[in-house]
Amino acid sequence: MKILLYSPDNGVTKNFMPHLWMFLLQSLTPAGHEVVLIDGNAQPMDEAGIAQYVRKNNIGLVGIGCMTRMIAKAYRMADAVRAVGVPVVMGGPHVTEMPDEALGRISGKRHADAVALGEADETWPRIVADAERGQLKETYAPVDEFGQERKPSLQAYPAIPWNSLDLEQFNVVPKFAGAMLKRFRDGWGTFRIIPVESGRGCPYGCEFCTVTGFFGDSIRFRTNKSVVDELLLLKARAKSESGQIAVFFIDDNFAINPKRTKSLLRDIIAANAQVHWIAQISANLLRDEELVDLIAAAGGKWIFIGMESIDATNLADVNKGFNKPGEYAAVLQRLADRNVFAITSFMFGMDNDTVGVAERTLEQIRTWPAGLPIFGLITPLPATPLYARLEAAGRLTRPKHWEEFIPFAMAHTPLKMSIAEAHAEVKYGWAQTYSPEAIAHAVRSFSHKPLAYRINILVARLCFRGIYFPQMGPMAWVKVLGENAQTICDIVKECFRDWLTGMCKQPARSATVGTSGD
Ligand code: B12
Ligand code: SF4
Repeated sequence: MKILLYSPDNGVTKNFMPHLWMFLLQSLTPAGHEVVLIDGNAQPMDEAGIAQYVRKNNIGLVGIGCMTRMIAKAYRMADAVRAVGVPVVMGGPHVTEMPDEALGRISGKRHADAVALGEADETWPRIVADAERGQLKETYAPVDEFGQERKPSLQAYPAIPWNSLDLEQFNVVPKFAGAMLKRFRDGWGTFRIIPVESGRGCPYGCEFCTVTGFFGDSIRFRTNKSVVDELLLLKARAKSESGQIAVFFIDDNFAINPKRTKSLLRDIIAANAQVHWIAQISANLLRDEELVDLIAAAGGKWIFIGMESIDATNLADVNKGFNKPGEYAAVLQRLADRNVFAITSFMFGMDNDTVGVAERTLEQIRTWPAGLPIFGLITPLPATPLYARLEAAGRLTRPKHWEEFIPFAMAHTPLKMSIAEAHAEVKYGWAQTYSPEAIAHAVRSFSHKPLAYRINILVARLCFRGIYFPQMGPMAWVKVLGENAQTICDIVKECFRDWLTGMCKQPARSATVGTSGD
């Protein structure tokens, strides 16, 4: 049977990173089937397009997975596939929380023949076998022989064949530039960000988060060896293509068990498996100096920190009181001292937020080492304690907000400001942080560091700007590059000077962000 795994586009950004579930299920598919992957962020497709693709390629089963924000598109695509007589199975966080919606049991249309609840590592082979026999069941749940929920162990994690997979759709270096860039420094012919998981689960139970409910508070890890082998494979592939690879450790909290994280990082270093990587770690766990030393030595470059708010009352309200705003500066400085920087994520519209929250947050951010601040709105995702609380209080203004996804729009009324005011705060945060002046300032703040760090922060800021300000087409990029022309010119001049110096003093080289293991 030929199986298509499809992930709908998020409508906001392009293919900066593929989704892990597709590669994982591909690797877990029993032998004898062919699995093709289409990521809508890399290969945009509409309803007619997917129907035509499925017919033309004789697809026998389509698997669709996505987050809540893409579910409306996912349902439309599923409807188009089912209309041509091909069964659809849906999985991922949204349909796990709302299976009856996908199966048309609440009201309205049925979108999926079957729904995979929760983690599908063990149910996927069964789904494929049932589909082949034309006997798909409506729901597949990860349960043991007694019907009790069973979270898959990650000890026997499948080897994803990163060395042989077709990853062209996820190469962010444009084809026309690739041939030339292959010869630049250690080779930049390709650049991909690859998702890797080392473990699952987070017990912290923040009120707005689906993770504790979905993956459970039982934390599971892969073996160090399996993670190290995967990194070595990715590193070898990048080298063979004269390209670069970076890894996003998608664990919800990469250092949730610091002892185990340290042991993994030590093994990465010992095996010389360092690639540049990003990971999500909560601020409280970054108090540990030894951990931060190891992060830097093992290739860690960017840490995503869910700071959410600088207001302790807000944090307590959402059960995230373990975040201590008073220590944010020290945590970020500890990272920056080792050349590790932070993506700091904030949510506005929280219950204790009042007008001016963005500027108050920015006042703090400006005193921290430059990084990548991002701003969103607190969103009641289905099946979260936050959703239940707001529903009970009658505060949901769009209880089924996912039926019409609107980026950066609230779905409930904040307590101390209006919805419009909350939207304005988010806009202010983005506009101030990603203005040409702010970008120039961030780049200048790295002037005591090698040039590569200035290039890194410039490119990262220009890309991150696109999360809020649409930057999808070439014209949008031309505009952004034009607005930041002065900073870009300064960097290009520096690159040229650096290159000339290098030519004169061969073989001296400066540190390069993007090459492995510096
Ligand atoms: C990596 C990640 C991202 C990446 C992007 C995704 C990518 N390219 O990988 C980044 C950092 C950009 C991101 C951003 C956001 N994310 Co995110 N992200 C994750 C994270 C940490 C890991 C995803 C992952 O790969 N998991 C590991 C795989 C193996 O698990 P999985 O995807 O769930 O797949 C398993 C099952 O669900 C199932 N399955 C999944 N799909 C399918 C399909 C079929 C057919 C079948 C059979 C089974 C199946 O099988 C898999 C194996 O068991 C998750 C949390 C988590 N731990 O999952 C949050 C998570 C998915 N993100 C979430 C959210 C809310 C967001 C944002 C909206 C946050 C924000 N406010 O901006 C943005 C939206 C970005 C966008 N524009 O789309 C929520 C989604 C909740 C929901 N109900 O939708 C999650 C669950 C975290 C949370 N806090 O609750 N995210
Ligand atoms: S620490 Fe992060 S992953 Fe864990 S429950 Fe809180 S928001 Fe979710």
